[in-house]
Amino acid sequence: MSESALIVVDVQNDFCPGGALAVAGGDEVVPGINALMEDFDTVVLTQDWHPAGHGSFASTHGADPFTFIEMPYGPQVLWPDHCVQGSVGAAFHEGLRTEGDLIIRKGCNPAIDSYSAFFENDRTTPTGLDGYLRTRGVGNLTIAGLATDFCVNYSAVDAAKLGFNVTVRTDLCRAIDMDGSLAAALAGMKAAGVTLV
Ligand code: VGL
Ligand code: ZN
Repeated sequence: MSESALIVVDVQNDFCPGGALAVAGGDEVVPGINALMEDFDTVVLTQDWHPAGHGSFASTHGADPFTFIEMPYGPQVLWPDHCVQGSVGAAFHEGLRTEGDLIIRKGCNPAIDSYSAFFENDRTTPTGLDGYLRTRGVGNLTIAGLATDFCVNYSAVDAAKLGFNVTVRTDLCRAIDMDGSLAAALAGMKAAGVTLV
């Protein structure tokens, strides 16, 4: 019998209303996620955690936010500066319970963005979360948080590819939804075998 874990993705101030990369209704997921934590022995929180001048920031390239550039690993959306290490914006939402077992910080390499909790955006550099979960006998994952179409999507698809049984609580996620990215993400997660609830 394999164990179950909850992965809470990027419930940070910058992704909540008033934040630098605010997701509409981002703060609405907090009470439901707090309650859901009660059902899991293992809770992992992820935290987007960029150095100032990160390669995914539009300002680093003198470009407009929400445009694209070509990185060595493929096209990359350029974002407003967000979740800078140690800033208030990078802190978890103040209402979020943070007693969880592990916090994975991602996006620390200035040259590579990292949406997924498992791999950086080059899709090969691991965060170590796969090994953490496997060595604890975890086979079932439930994922909730921000944003549905980026970090939740990448984490869920990578987890399914790694062989985990994955459920995404879409009711406890909110999306950025840029140019149809939410519909594409939902279709991609389904195609990867992720259960959407
Ligand atoms: C995210 C864009 C940039 C996310 C993180 O948490 O979905 N999106 N960095
Ligand atoms: Zn980021």
